[in-house]
Amino acid sequence: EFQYPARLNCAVELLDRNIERGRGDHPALVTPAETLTYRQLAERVDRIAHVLVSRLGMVPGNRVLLRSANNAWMVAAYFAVLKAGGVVVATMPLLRAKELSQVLRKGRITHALCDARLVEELRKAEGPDLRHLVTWGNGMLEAMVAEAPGTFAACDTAADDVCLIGFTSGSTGEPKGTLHFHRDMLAICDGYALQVLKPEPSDIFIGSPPLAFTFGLGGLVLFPFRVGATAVLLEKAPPEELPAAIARHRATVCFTAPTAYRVMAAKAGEHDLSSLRKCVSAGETLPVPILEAWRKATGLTLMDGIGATEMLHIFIAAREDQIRPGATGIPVPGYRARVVDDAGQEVPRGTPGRLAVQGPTGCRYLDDPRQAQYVQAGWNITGDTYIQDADGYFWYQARNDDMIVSAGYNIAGPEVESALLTHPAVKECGVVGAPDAERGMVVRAYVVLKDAIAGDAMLVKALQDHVKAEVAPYKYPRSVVFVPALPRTETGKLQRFALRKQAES
Ligand code: 3SK
Repeated sequence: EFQYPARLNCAVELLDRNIERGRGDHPALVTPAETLTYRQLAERVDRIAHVLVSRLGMVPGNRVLLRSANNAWMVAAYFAVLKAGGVVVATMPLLRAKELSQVLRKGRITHALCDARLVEELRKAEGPDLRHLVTWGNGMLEAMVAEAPGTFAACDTAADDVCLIGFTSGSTGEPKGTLHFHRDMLAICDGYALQVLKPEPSDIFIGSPPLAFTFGLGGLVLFPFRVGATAVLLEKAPPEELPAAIARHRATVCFTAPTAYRVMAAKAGEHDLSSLRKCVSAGETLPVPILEAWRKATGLTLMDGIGATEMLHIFIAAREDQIRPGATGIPVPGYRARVVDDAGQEVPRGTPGRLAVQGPTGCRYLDDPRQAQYVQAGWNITGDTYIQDADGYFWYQARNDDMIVSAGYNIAGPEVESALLTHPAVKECGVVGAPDAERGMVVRAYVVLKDAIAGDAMLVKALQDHVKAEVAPYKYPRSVVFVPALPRTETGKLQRFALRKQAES
């Protein structure tokens, strides 16, 4: 579908080309701390690339962990690694030492660049291959950058050299690394962005997903950069505050999750959102009432989409002129999708089954035997149940694993269970999603306490705090129910479906 030269460095194509195209003095990034033109950003990128290579001994193929909220240093570090031929491993700012250790170990991370405000957990993490940890925001990287030359010759990478490992939390809580090539970074721009979203160089992008989530990377950096547009990056973008930021920056394109649009719709009357022209909703399924509320509040139709870290970005989407409320949409140009049974055979239209997808980007797991399970005959088998209708539109039905999608976060129930089980009062527990009007789902823990311990509000709080300290705080159980026993099979396996049913009632 998309033809790229055999040798290609995506940092050059996505950033430096803007200067050649005369966009050098156009703002690339606007943050509360600074505004950088494409030229200024490219210079910072080149200086960091020099630091990585000349001071820190990074060689092509080394994996570099990045840890930061959405800001200009994060973007500059990202592009510096790519330009120097390294492999970016971006991590969510909320990850704790235990989760960071898994990434450091599995990703064989040799270098880490981190916002000084977030370094504490990273210092506590164990990385057997980690040789250098450099921070910014406390003058350390800044001092190195000040001494480095302002231009850097890009590493001559192949189009299918790995440039990014996106970690996804698997249903067991053991993260899977998904590998992406330099050409993939362009393919998501030339497919979804240019052919579905259709941005203009004058656009101003804004939104909330972290850059460590490839939804945010594409929507807030790669897509605007592909056309020389501007991205507004906010370190904290709670949905209550996003409308004011949209109005302040006169933003035109917004990327966020459906739950955020629900909150924003209620606030829309308080702010001037007339600058918006395109709003993308993804990360979880879009309920029709939110589509309608946003339309009523702004006159705009949300562009729904489903993506996956495995596929890098959105592969089924609703174009503005082909929206069917309730349907996710049709395959993005370059992708094919179908609904299959457990044997991988396509099922008749109207029949539920597993969603399978194929396209220019695809699922290649880092050193993971689950590859054979999730990629069959060239098709990526997703974890979602879908129906394809007679006209080819795809309709989401359910998630077919134990992941809980809460306010756009994917949370593995078993991981929360493991964290709870380390609390001295907990005998056993089962964690599932409970429907919630605001967050779509909330994490609910059914907890059996050790003998002679009584459950009360104080213990609920203690268990919640315990989970927050063990794993990323957004995974904590917002709902805790004390029960005398858990439903189990004869062989002792926890029956999560029975708990889910209980949570729904
Ligand atoms: O739908 C998602 O969850 C997703 C995941 C990765 C990249 C993009 C998207 C929309």
